[in-house]
Amino acid sequence: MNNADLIVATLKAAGIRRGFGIPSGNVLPLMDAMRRGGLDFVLTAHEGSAGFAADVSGRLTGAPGLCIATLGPGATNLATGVGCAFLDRSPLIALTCDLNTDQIGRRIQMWIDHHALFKPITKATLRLERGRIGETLAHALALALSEPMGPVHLDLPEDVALAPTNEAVPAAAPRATVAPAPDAAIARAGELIAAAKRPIAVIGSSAMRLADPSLLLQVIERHGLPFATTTMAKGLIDEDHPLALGVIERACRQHQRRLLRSADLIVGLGYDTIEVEYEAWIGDVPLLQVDIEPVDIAPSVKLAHQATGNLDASLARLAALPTSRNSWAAAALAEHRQQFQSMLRPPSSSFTAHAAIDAVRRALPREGILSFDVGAHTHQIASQWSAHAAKSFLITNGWSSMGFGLPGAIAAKLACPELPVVCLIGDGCFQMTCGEVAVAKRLRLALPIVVLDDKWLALIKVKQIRRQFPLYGTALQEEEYREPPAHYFGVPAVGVRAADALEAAVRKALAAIGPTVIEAVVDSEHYVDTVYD
Ligand SMILES: Cc1ncc(C[n+]2csc(CCOP(=O)(O)OP(=O)(O)O)c2C)c(N)n1
Ligand SMILES: [Mg+2]
Repeated sequence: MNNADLIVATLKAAGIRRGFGIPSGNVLPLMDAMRRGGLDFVLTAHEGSAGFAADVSGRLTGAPGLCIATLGPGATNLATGVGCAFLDRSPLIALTCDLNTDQIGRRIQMWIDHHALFKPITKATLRLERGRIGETLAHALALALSEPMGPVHLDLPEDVALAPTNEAVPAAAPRATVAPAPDAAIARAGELIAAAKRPIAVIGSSAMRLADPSLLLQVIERHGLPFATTTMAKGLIDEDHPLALGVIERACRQHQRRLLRSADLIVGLGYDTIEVEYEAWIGDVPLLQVDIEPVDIAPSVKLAHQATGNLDASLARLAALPTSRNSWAAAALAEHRQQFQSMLRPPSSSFTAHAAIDAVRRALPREGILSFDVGAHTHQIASQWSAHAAKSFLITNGWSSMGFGLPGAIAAKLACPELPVVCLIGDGCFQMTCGEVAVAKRLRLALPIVVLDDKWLALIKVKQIRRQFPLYGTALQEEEYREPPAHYFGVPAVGVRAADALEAAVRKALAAIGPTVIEAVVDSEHYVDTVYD
């Protein structure tokens, strides 16, 4: 056995089933160990995508995601995906394969200092050394899985990968635990909730990593708390729930802000300000924060109290408190929801982005997974989509990088082959990652890839309009489209220009062998009103 075999055996023992990446000569010893050891190597079109795919694997499987790259440009490409796992807090192992140990630090083709590169975007960046492989890996895995979860980078020189070893596969190292919040802090939180007449809970992305997400529903129902969510936390409680208010700080945010600011207490449940800072929307409503870390707020925010500690433990105790009552009326909440949903869909005779998003929602079964991307469409989807299950609504919002949607969908379909998965992305994001359609094809994944083709980097166009800059450098395509090509890289492509046709195309693609690109040519003019209201 060599060290590469030991690494593969250790990663497998940690529950990792595959690694995403692009090889070079330096990676071959590790890749061959993966082949022999039964840890799948998934070749992506870009290392950034490998990082995003590994991030999503980490979110969905409970084991860290794995991504692999060569030195220098491989590492810098990978960094975009690794940063995603850092700010979105997903457990991930990023492996870079390096020169031989005696060459490291010299002026040699492709070499840069990987530890300096990964330091600001990982929880740790470590060297894999002979005789210390097991302990380093055990530490890296435990660190990636300790709260707040995140990426750990490992650098593997080629001679170390090939060197024989008699180290054993290490036992899993204990994860650092987050201590429970003090009883007095929970008791005070309970008093504030009980005293409030118009409390609103806002669920955030730390709650995505609850061991028992059903605790959220228990707290909400115990105390009759109307709840909103951040973008990433959508679906942790079924949004059909009568207390659901929808997402905050996305399309038609002013409507949500009006309600939030009419509250007399905001209860942040696992609210991580990495998605959106409190001061953006909270006004002067007092804040009760229940999270794993102390809150990060501007001086303007009125912090009433915070209970910091293990989130499962805090929620379990809040759910066990006596029931509290408040003055919200179900009918008023229902009316607010209905108004929100209608404002998001301004009437139009053309095929709008909002109509396209609704068509995809109709075609995807309730339990299905949506992976989408970063742009004006993100805002519209986040507000408009109804999510019904945890881990069914995949997006980056902490890192907010274009290019997440397609590799995220591929990783989701690999992790959950039994569930329908749809990828829904902007044309700019598609242009950034379209090589990954070939990956989905190679893997024979039934994956509709719906491109909201509005010919613009619409989010930036809207910002130009709002800030009175002339439109410049944000058009993706000036010319009228003809029919789309028959295929991209062998993946069938269809063009749709109406909602019914889109719905039918998505249904057909969900039942296909392999991916389908569905180019939905949409009118996104309404973003000027809905996305930045
Ligand atoms: C890597 C990266 N580069 C740039 C941006 C800034 N940015 C955010 S959205 C966007 C436009 C996305 O265009 P498209 O995919 O067509 O979506 P649309 O806004 O049209 O819905 C840009 C350039 C970003 N978030 N990430
Ligand atoms: Mg666009």
